[in-house]
Amino acid sequence: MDCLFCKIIAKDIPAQVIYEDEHVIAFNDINPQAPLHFLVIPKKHISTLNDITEEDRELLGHMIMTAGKIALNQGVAEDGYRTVFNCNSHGGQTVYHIHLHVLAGKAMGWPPY
Ligand code: DGP
Repeated sequence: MDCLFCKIIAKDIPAQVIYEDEHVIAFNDINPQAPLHFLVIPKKHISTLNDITEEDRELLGHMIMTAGKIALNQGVAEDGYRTVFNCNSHGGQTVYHIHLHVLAGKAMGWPPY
């Protein structure tokens, strides 16, 4: 297992975990780009969004639902937040285990470059 996020799931590498269940785990980003910046990842190893299959449909929905529930619990839902999946090099992906970024606590810019 040579995946950083699989090691976080296995608790071999520490992280500030803010939510965990059977299918997903959420933890604060080590290099936050906003006052609140956490990642929601599946416990199943999937390298990129290009690798999801029909059997992952429910899992991806659960990741998004989880992001929204955490945002609500953290008190940022009303002001709003940004969610991002980066995919491969042009998307800016650096860790090859899919993760949903959730950024909040300030107004985000657009376009994102
Ligand atoms: P991306 O560039 O979309 O692949 O985002 C990867 C994110 O993962 C990036 O925002 C920084 C974060 N990250 C990288 N290594 C670690 C780590 O060891 N712990 C935590 N908590 N976050 C990490």
